[in-house]
Amino acid sequence: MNDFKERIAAELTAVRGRSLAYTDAEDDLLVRQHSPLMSPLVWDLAHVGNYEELWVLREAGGITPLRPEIDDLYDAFKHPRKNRPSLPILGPAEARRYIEGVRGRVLDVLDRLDPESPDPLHRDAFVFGLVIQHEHQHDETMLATWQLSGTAGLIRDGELPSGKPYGPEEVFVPAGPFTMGTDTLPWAYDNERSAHRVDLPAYWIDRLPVGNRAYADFVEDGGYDDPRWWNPQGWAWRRETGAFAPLFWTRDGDTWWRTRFGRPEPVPMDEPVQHVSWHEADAYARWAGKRLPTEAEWEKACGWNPEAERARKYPWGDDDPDPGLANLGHHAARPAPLGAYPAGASFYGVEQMIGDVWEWTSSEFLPYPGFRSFPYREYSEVFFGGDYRVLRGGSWAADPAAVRTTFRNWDHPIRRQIFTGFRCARSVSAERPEHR
Ligand code: AVJ
Ligand code: FE
Repeated sequence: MNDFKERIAAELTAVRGRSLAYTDAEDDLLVRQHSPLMSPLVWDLAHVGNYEELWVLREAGGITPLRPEIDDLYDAFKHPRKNRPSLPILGPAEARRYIEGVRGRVLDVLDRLDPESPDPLHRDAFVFGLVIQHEHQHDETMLATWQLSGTAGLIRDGELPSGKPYGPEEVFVPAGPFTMGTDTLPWAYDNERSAHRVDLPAYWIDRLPVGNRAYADFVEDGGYDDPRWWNPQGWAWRRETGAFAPLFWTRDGDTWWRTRFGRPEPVPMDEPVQHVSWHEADAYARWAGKRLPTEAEWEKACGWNPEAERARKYPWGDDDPDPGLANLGHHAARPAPLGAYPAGASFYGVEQMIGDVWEWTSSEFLPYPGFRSFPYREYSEVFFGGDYRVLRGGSWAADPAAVRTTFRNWDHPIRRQIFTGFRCARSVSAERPEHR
């Protein structure tokens, strides 16, 4: 195999190592449903193998189905997450055997692959990018399941750079057009295409994500009891759920605590806030006299280089992420302190856009002009126009393979079990209230 294929084989091995690490547990933990929002971990495990079978073996490789009778069980559209535990899904040992059997044949398809083929699944090994990213996305979902289960085990204490939060609170982005989305990144999803010009008025955007200290100020200022800050659906959500702080926070006297992978610890006030819903982010922003950025504002601040008139793949340029630039890949099982990555700043000087926490934007999930579904409608298209808001940038739990300036994630505005935070933006004309 040549270098390109060797790299793909290494990525396949790496992502599988990750999935196996997250399912290296007693069977009971793997088959149980820890939250109606999540699948049993063993469902995710066999699902990534089934997806690999469908796309690499059958569609790209023309190989006869190995286990067509299980396709239905692992079709996310046939069975909502809350029903998955009652399905006759494969048990842990059988699931491991199944995905290993698929993987052996996947390497044969890779060996035979012609990355210059006109077939869009083959060209630039797109289908391998598809399954690698898909498995990493499910791995992040599995981490969220672990966190919800309260089970100790997946804490990793990799060292993170210390924070240097000093600097301007906001960064100014001048008016003007930029190029949003991509035509050139070979492994981009259909929803990131096509590249198109977007002309934005000038705006301010926070240099850093909103931190736990600032968020606790909002809570302690009575933010959760004041309907002025909440949109109507958000206020209804807040009343129905009794939410009083980010998910996993508790109060003991004057101290905020959180439980991280089963381990209680005082909330680290210098970290970006995580586990907040879109409604909480939206309410905080209003309290702060700001608003959430649109996804266009987020993407321009992240990737646009107005001097070169081109978009960067990452804020710092086109070089791959490394531990001095961004916190990705479950290195430490937490966001890095605010200001930890000055070298990862964007052209405009915005920091920590990639990694740490997914960032809510004000935008609904919609197609770009000229959108064409590829390779299947159920990845993006069926979600367009639904009750979703776009998230950008990736979290500490995201892998570099599934993160870039143009990458779009989405979820319901009430969701907060994923690793979500936010930063604020402000229109140039906006005035700030007294309490800020
Ligand atoms: C893009 C994260 C919303 O997990 O539902 C996984 C990704 N699509 N399998 C999800 C996905 C198919 C998707 N998100
Ligand atoms: Fe999936």
